[in-house]
Amino acid sequence: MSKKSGYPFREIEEKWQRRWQETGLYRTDMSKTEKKLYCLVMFLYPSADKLHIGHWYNYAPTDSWARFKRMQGYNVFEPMGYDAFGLPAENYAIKKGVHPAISTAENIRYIRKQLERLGAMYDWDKEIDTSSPRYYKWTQWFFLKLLERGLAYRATAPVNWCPQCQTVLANEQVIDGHCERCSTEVTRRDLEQWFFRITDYAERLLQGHTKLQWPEKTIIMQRNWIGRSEGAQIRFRLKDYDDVIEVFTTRPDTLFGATYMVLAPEHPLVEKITSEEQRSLVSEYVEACRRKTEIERTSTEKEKTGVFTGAYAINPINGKQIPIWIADYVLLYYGTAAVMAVPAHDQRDFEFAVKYGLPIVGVIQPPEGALAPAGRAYEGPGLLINSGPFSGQDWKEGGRAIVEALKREGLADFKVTYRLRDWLISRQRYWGAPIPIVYCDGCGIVPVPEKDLPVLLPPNPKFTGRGESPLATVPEFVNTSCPRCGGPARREVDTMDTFVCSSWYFFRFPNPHCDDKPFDPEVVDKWLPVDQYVGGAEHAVMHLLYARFFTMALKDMGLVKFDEPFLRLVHQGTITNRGAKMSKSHGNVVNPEPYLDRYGSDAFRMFMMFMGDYTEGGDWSDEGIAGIYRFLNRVWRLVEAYCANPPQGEETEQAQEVLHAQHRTVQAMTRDLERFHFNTAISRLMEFVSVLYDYSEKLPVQAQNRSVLGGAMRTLVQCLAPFAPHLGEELWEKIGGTYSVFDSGWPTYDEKLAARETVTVVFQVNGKLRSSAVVQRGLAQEELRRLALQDERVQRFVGGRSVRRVVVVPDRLVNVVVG
Ligand code: ANZ
Ligand code: ZN
Repeated sequence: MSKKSGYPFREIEEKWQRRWQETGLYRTDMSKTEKKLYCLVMFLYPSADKLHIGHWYNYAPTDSWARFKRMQGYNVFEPMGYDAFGLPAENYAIKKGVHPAISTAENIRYIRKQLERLGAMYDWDKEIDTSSPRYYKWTQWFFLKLLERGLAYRATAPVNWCPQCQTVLANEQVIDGHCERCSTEVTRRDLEQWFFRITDYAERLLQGHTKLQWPEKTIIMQRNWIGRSEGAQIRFRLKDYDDVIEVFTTRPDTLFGATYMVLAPEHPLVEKITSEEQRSLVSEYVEACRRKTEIERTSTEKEKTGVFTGAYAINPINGKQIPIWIADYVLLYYGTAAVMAVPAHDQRDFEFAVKYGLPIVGVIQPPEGALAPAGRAYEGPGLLINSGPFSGQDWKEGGRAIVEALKREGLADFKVTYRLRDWLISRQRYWGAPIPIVYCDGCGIVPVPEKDLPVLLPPNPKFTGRGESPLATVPEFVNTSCPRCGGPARREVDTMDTFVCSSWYFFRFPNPHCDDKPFDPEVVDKWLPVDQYVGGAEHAVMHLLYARFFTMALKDMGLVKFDEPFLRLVHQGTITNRGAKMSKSHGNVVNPEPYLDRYGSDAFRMFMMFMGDYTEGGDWSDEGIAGIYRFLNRVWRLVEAYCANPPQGEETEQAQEVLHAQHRTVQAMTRDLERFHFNTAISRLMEFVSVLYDYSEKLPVQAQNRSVLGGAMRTLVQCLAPFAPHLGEELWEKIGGTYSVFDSGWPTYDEKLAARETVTVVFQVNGKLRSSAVVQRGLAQEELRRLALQDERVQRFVGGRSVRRVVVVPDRLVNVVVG
């Protein structure tokens, strides 16, 4: 091997991939659960884009971490699978006429090959594919279980509707309010849909955070998403009607300042209470709102708009009549879809009141020194004023007193509200798990019995991109008989959100061949929760919240014993390209293949880890990959030279330096790898290699210490192996290690040797200074004694006389007494 051509990574990588496969090195022994470690990356969406740099950035460093853990003696389980259902495959079918099952299988075949090049420790016996009936049978089974417990229900809800395509659009198919396919303006339409009652778990989802070692910002995002608010629900009677309108407020202390009320335009009472004079204005406004997205509606920048209904409510605390308006800043799905407006103390209400000339009554006196801002609402704390018997009380205590007083009359309750909404799981799509429900004229909604699962997707629907759901176009699928009465019935034609598939896949991985249940409780008990989960921060709320909800529900069903699925979580950073996230539509996807061909998989993965902080990511640049490649070549040559010409010398000061470097390196790398700090770990390794180069290149072989350098080489190869697994195995074999380096253990270190503190110890002969040596502080007396006696100058002064005594003062001196 000449220096110029570089090390033969092609042969090496192929060789070890073959060997790993032949020997089943990565087949995890699931029965061995002592020191088990379940390391999971968010599984793959098998799109036609194939694997790009972003995937590698998720998988390769995580695999290096898992290898490090394996070397530390953990029984590591690292699986891989496919989140194979979803809209893109279906859109491809609509465009190209290729059935999603075919395009998906093709993509998986290709991706599987790419994954093998990654050289990861995936246990391929445990591969799963959520679109296979063997898997989705159980996705359907979970639906039935949730239904049994009242956690799945059917209700009407608005969807995005394209009047041109006559079809429902997912949020990501709506571009600026228009259909992504035909550019027609999208409207909202009410449809009967299935929901999972995740809101029942809102409090537990919040409480559970204390058990998790997750990035703080992810926990905060979940907390905000769940959006817990403490306040009160207050009932307002209506003038001229028997109905009551309830509002949710976080500021019951401001009730005396509620000078009007605002309902969401979709509030069920709007129709009924609108007066004749206001009717046409109200209808027009409601119609306009239906076309707006929620983001548009709640934007704080946008000017507030609204319409008076002509009706009045009665403020329960002072009996005053207040006008009822509708406005789109009040949301249908939060609180009670109605607010008591307090313009003096709420900025939105303030702007609205100014615009429409509604009364503004201040009821909170800011504390002394804090002035109520001019031309704005005062939203801070203070004492109640203009509040009848409650005036003079502090806001918190005053608010409580007002609620207590109304509570006695049945007009208020303390209330906690969550922003979290139930999870809408129906998709009017083909490529998903069919919802196992049958509609019978006689019996109503009838669940498909467990024994009839899976409800298979019919193979040949019409992919027109129009209409409600492709399954509705297959009469053999739709028309069935009622499992309860045997009469004619229709099947549900919606399929489930793919987030349902990914809410339980981690239970399936350890036992994917289980066919009589979704998972074997005994196996899951031993292997879960997942010890380390790694995936993109974009999943902070949806996937990570849904999976937690599923796990809690499963626990309540007695199916598992824990309620948190992922104990430790790391988000890899995002690799952007020219500032934008890599995606086909941006045209900036970087394909790893050319790099793999040129530098090999080891160099490529190591480079990804060296680019910067793993959790930060950054903009892609291949500058530096050649440097990593050169580094691997350097290591290759170092080990080769060592093998060709083993050292023969004895212990010297320089050998001590090598020892320091070794222990220091292992100590730092262990600490860095533990925390996914790959880049700094690699820097340490580079420093170590420099020390070894200096030692073995500058000294003649006769002067290099055999055992020190041998130990250092073993350590070097072991430290390199998690980052460059193929090269690691190859070098390990070269230096005579037994297969596999990944079972050889992670090198240990000695704190003292690592501390790199040295002292100069003087050597005396009969009390006279004759020589000295730089040694590790705290070096054992035996060791010092040996060093002194072997010292050339000391030996010269001893000159053959017999040694009577050796006095050792640790870290200071050794006195050889001869007589
Ligand atoms: C009266 C009031 C006076 C309010 C005041 C605030 C300040 P958070 O903290 O986000 O929970 N609200 C209630 N339901 C609403 C809905 N469906 N759409 C829009 N706004 C709604 O906010 C709670 C406050 O948001 C509630 O307290 C209510 O306004 C408003 F000085 O009631 B407040
Ligand atoms: Zn029936």
